[in-house]
Amino acid sequence: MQVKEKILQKIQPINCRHFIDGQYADSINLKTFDNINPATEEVMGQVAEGGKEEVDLAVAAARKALKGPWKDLSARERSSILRKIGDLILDRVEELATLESMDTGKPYQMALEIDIPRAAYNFHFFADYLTSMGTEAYQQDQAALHYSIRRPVGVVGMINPWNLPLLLLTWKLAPCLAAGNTAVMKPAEWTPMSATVLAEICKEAGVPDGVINLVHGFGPDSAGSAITEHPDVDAVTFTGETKTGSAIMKAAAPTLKKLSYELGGKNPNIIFADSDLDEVIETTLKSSFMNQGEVCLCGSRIYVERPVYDEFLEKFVAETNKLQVGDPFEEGTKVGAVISKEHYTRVNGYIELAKEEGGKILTGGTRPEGVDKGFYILPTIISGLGPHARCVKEEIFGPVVTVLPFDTEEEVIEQANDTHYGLGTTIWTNDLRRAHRVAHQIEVGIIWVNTWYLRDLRTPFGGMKQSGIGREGGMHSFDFYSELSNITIKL
Ligand code: NAD
Ligand code: 6OD
Repeated sequence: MQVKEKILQKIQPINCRHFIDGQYADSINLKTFDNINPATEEVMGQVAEGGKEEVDLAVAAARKALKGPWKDLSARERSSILRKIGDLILDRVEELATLESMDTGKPYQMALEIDIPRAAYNFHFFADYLTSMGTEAYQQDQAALHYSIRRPVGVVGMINPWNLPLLLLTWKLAPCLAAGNTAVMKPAEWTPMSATVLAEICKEAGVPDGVINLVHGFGPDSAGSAITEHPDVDAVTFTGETKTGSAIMKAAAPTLKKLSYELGGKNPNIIFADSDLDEVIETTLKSSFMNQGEVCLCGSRIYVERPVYDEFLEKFVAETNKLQVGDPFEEGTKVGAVISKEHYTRVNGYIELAKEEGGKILTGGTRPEGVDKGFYILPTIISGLGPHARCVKEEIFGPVVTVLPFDTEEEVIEQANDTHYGLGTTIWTNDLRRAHRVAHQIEVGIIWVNTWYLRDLRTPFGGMKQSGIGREGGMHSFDFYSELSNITIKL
């Protein structure tokens, strides 16, 4: 039997219910919506549709739990619960990877090797970090001793996107729990399954009832806005589109919630002629098309120094054409389906727009041949666009990249910065001084030189301009998920 059949026989899609105060629950009015598999377009199951009433119950449970046994646990006890959650995720890696792939359309292998192990690592990392943290202390001559303490922020609302569902949810939940908070989470409506399993895992690992709560549903006028407007939610961490970030800021303003934002990007991938082109192409295939290009950090604007522009394009197109596109469970698949019919239409709309803007589709731009069902788009490379074309400036968030030549360092820095986004960049060069010089001038929060998406969870992660507010990672996560109070003792 093929590996694919074996996996799909063993693991079936699940129906998704809320998880409130330690129990799975339906919506009060029993309302549900369809969960659609983007690779087959079939309805896989039903998802409870939550709204204000379910969020009220979840927030009440989270508030109560703030005063319960959770607050009295020592750092070591909390750390060992976090470690156990990570271990249990790894015990169920195949099941979670299968559900994640069914929900998102991403290759099963990617979910198995990246998404789910990283979700476990998020818990392992913050379990360790929690027990090794200190706080500041200053002695002011013989006059006073000042020291700070960290306390939980309170109830944290977590609103999540669909592209890396469990990876990004746990990237927030692990430090949130490490800092002693309680949580009300809302996964994206397209990808509810892994979060539903995570709730059970947290309970099994010893997280007390009410500490984590999960409400499924939509964004505006639904579970999402009920969280952001709720007066008893103290902070909201949001990952998603920039324009949704604005709506959430407005909704959170009356109750002055603490906010952390990881938003959209249109990241420049800058290739100087002195770089090693084979290495560049190997990584650029990933930074362009990994997860169908649905990673906020994807380098979708490629700038190539003119002396190697033609050679780069020829090799890049040839290697892109070798990527296996199709069934996420087929061995060797590198590019699966995009998330939904709406997104499929939106990405294809940009491909049409690129043609109208004078772009040349060097490869892709269509569905794979002979595949009738599923939201598949071939990896698409577009050249011939000017620096101000909409396809060069707007986030497409699909398997589509634009390639432009440049002549000088100054010119490429100016073009790279000519955007409202400021999330990430990759700079390819073997000139050490240029690497530093350019890195210091690109207006983004995350800069990779001669690599891409190489993560160390201690480092500050987040965007500038309209790509985000605040940083998470290591101590920066604790800065968001805790309140610092300073105590001064007169000596
Ligand atoms: P989205 O903004 O449409 O939705 C994200 C979440 O917000 C969903 O759970 C949705 O239901 C909810 N939501 C939508 N409107 C809301 C509202 N008015 N009030 C409350 N909640 C609301 O984003 P998406 O399409 O799920 O994700 C793709 C986007 O996310 C891209 O722009 C991508 O760049 C960005 N992203 C950024 C990062 C990062 O780290 N910077 C990471 C992943 C994704
Ligand atoms: O790796 C991470 O920690 C992270 N936050 C990745 C975000 C990817 C965006 O799609």
